[in-house]
Amino acid sequence: MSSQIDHLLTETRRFAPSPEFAASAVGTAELYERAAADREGFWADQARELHWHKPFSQVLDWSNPPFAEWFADGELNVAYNCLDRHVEAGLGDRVALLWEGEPGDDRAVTYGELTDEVKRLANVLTELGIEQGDRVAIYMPMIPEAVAAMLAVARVGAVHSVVFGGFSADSLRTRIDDAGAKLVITADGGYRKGKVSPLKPAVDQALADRGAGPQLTVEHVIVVRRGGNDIEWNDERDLWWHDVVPAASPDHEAQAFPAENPLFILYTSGTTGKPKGILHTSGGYLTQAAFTNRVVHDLHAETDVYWCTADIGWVTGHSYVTYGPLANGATQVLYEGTPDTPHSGRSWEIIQKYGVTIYYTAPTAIRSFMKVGRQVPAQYDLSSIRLLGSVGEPINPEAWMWYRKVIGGKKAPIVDTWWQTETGAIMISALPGVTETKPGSAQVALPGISIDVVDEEGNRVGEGNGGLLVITEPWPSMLRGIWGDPDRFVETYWEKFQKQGYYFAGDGARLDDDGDIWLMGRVDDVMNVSGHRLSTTEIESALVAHESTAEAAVVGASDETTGQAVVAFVIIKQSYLDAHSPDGLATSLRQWVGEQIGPIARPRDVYIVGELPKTRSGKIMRRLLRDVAEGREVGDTTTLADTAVMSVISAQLK
Ligand code: 6R9
Repeated sequence: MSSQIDHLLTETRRFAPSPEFAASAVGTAELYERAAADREGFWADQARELHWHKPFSQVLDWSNPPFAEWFADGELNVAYNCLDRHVEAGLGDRVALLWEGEPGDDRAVTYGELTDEVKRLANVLTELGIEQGDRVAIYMPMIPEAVAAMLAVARVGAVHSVVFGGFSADSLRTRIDDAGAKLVITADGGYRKGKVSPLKPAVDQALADRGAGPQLTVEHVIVVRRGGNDIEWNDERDLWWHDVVPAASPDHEAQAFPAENPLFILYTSGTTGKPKGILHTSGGYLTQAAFTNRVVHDLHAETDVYWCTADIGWVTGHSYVTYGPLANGATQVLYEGTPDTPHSGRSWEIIQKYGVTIYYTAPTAIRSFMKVGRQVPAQYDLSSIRLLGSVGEPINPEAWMWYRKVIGGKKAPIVDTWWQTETGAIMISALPGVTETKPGSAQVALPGISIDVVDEEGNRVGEGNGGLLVITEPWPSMLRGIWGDPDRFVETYWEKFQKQGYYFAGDGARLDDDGDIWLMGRVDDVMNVSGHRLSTTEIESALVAHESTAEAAVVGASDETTGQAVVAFVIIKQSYLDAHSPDGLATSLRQWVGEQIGPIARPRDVYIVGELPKTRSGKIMRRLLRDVAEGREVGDTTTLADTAVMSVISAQLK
């Protein structure tokens, strides 16, 4: 481990919050003290910010690890917490969703209106026989009805499984079957990249194409009209939202469910094999989603206009579009489309139009904005922004600096938030009114969260060293299991550090001399070149720091002499492509990495490509690039946002 190069850790730039920001910040230094003195008491306080139909008396039950129970004898209704309680507090006219369609149509939905819609839909669900514990698949575009659907399912104590609208019929079928969903809620289609992308046809196919597969569990399909595209109709099974929802009664009293009642299943992709259905429950999940949304995003619900760009098909969309902000009574932007449609300034246009104050997005988006250039955001008024967030991947220091200068006007603090589908909510992040931020480091565990970096044996590596990221104490929004597969849950996350009882996150990390955490990418992304451990993140950051580079992905490809060799795939900014030869660029980049990090990190090959393979949530699928780098046939590409990209890359390298 000691041979790992610590290029990133030489970062010396620091940004303290302004006194004005610190003075009114939601998250304060006392939170750390309070949590350190009494962790469970601290979480109990956070949980009491919610409305409990029946208060809990017990906080954590960890008598059967790794199966935790939080607030187990308490009862609540998740949808009541996100809706009715705000209306009852007189906030029915506050806007919950500032919805913007991709073509430019828009709609503001108040808490009163959203509550009404959810109550009606809850009545429809009950009429269709959906009961506590039943599973409902949601396959929808980013429209207000998608948020309403999640909340209505939660309201009746059922379990939703949101499947990203860009996934294929095949992926949808596997997820519907694994969860045994009784109902699907979908739309005819939604707008994506300037045209209607059909959804209902994929549902039809997923339900029809049974083959020798499991028996069909789905009884009904509710369809929102959005795309206006032609679809087929099954009279026995299909119902139009606009026929059934407005006709249903607007009266619906939210029932209380136990804190550990399952709330949702969300499938994670990435590695090979069957997707894992990550299971989350109600009380602990909502507690941590709401708390972190307040303190990390510094949410002042009365005045802020918040925008998290994640799709609801991703965990970030669950915790920081639907549950966190609505539990907090926030006003938020919900955007249907992609950030480059119909033009590359779309995101900035939306920020200007609604006066967005808090903006939370992914490094991949930031790097693609950088690729287009700062002259695009410069055409818009972004002065309303007072806080920026990042999630999904390590953010390279250069991208961080660009984000701060060009989008944040050199004043908005940036929170780099580390967490996972499995953790349910943010675990590592600066508190924007307290922490002095460092470009590229996610920094510190949140109050009430216990994180460490350990070696293969589970020993703390200490400051200045690298190892594996672990979570050493249970936390409220932790996954409660993998749907239908308790053994896999134990094996995947708990077996490696069974002796210590640590949760193994699968990420490599380093602690710098200040004790700040630097995420180094998934452990399977760590390369071993001539016995030196190198992280993909580090080399990618060096490449992105070169003026010609917009994006980079690095993989370790097997090599006869060095064991593994560094292979880089790089997207070059247009202006450089026009002025330089690809060979010349590749040579300069190889040299550059050698100078920045050291000769050992110099890529064996630098391939200049037009695109990189990414999942829908913006993570680079290095596994596929490794296939190309090692001359193998490219593996399973079904979870890619753009399934054609691998054939393009392979063709470019021939
Ligand atoms: C929320 C989300 C989880 C994996 C995680 C890690 C990477 C997420 C990060 C980050 C560095 C950050 N990751 N946030 N790496 N810095 N701020 O992304 O969930 O889709 O389950 O992915 O994403 O590798 O293990 P999910």
